[in-house]
Amino acid sequence: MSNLGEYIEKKYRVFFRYLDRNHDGVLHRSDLMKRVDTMSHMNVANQSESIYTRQCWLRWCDKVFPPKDGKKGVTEDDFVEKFRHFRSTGEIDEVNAASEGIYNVLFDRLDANRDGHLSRDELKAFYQALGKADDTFIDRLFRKLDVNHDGLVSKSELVEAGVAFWTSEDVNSGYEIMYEIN
Ligand SMILES: [Ca+2]
Ligand SMILES: [Ca+2]
Repeated sequence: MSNLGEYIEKKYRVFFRYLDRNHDGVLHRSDLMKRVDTMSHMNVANQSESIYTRQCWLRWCDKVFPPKDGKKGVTEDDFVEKFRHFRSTGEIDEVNAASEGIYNVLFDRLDANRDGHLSRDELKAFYQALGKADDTFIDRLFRKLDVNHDGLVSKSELVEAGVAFWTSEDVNSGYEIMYEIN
């Protein structure tokens, strides 16, 4: 218990609920694969971008939702327990590196016009696809991500926010907003 701060645990739970779109409290690898398939076709110019996107996601999924979990699936408590385990074994570094890889490639998939920045509309399109697109939420999230207030989200702003979501123990960080979409 001691190696998982309350705030980090809260964020893991927030993220689990974000993934659990049908709210049945259980996630299966197949649920994740549906998302991976969607993401790996979003705004790709060619097959190699699609394959690369998929690889980035699979690196994380293979650690957190390995095929051996099979039909049983993963509950919210199991999910938290996995991260507790990763932190106790040091595997958390590998998991966090995989997360960072995902945010890098996520940025590329969201940057529909490929200008190297995310506009509010590009961000909104992503959350719209997840069923959450109310303007108040998008405005709050965009303000959080746009650290230098230039009206755009850069790759480093997105990646740093994503990394902070998984690693920051600062209870005032506010990064849980990224997945509070239910
Ligand atoms: Ca853009
Ligand atoms: Ca910015």
